[in-house]
Amino acid sequence: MNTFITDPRLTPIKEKITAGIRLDAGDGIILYQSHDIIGIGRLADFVRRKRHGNKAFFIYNQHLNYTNVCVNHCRFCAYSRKKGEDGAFTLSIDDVTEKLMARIDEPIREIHMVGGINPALPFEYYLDLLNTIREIRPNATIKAFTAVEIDHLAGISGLSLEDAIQKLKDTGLAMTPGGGAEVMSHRVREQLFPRKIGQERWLEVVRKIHEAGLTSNATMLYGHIETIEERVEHLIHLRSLQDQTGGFSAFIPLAFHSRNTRLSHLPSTTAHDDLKAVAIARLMLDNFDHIKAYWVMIGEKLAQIALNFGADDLDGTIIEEKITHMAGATSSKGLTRENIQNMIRSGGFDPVERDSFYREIG
Ligand code: V47
Ligand code: SF4
Repeated sequence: MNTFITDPRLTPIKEKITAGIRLDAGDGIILYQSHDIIGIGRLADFVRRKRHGNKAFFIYNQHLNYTNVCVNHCRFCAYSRKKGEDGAFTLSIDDVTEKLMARIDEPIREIHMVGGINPALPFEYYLDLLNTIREIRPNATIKAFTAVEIDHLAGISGLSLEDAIQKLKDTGLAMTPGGGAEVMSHRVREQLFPRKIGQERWLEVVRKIHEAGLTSNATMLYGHIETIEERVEHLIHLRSLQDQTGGFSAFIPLAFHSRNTRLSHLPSTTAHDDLKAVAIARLMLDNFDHIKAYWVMIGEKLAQIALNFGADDLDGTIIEEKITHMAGATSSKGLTRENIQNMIRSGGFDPVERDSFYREIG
């Protein structure tokens, strides 16, 4: 491996990677402490190319946010509203139909749907959402409800967690998005999201999702008050669960955006933070196939560069992203297939359109 390492602390890590030896927490901390961004990038690129060669994946998808009413009041969230507050919304089934029909002529493969924890909505509402999407978009995969929502849905369904997941699966749910664990640290949870389910429950719910035969993604919200050690611990929790279930598909680092939140005094993440988040995930998560550079959060230009730092996936066309844009994201709200293909090609990679399970689209 030709790595151009300038930080000597990375040399033993390079040796482990070349020998296929798993990195430990200490290695993760050194990687985060190091400023040798090119060296870290070369290591991550080596691992990325072993798995995916020159391919870079994307999907034609649509985001749907069904409600922003939420009782959890996470301090980092600009998206949620209290019931009745200005800007609060909940989509009716007719609204959802309208949003899907507005793009019915596009070859959408995946509907990505997340929302707040809104106690006014009964379990049947969620089943109606799934049924409606399935009727209008029979060929799209429904990737919906983070483990936080699944926990809530089980609570209101009157069913056990296992039976609630099975019911959602029978109604069309095929996959769950990665959010909700944020950073697995009791300290950070206490300060930023004390009302949201904790890490033990998040891991338990995800385990049940995987045991039901559904795949899920995992995310990490970084760039707020978390420490390097807490980031590394988060990755190791995910890696351990993946060793046991094999149910995770992709990992997506989520760069914190502070505008309109109660943490608006915090600065944005830097290019180094964002590239390291991708590269270190690739190096630590040796049992995850896919690392996404989420262009919504880090911008289209840095997402393109992230393909050289361990990322193999740019997510997708998206259209109408709300959660990050309400917190000040300056990226586009959506991209065309041509935009994404061009980003990939002009970076020297081969664009591969995929479905939710990374099957290549002819
Ligand atoms: O868990 C909330 C994050 C997540 C902010 O699986 C914020 O493909 C940045 O799950 N700044 C939900 N992030 C989104 C999610 C997701 C997103 C993209 C792809 C996938 C996938 C899943 O959004 C939450 C939280 O970590 N979030 N507020 C903010 N101000
Ligand atoms: Fe609610 Fe999710 Fe926002 Fe937290 S991040 S307040 S759970 S919508």
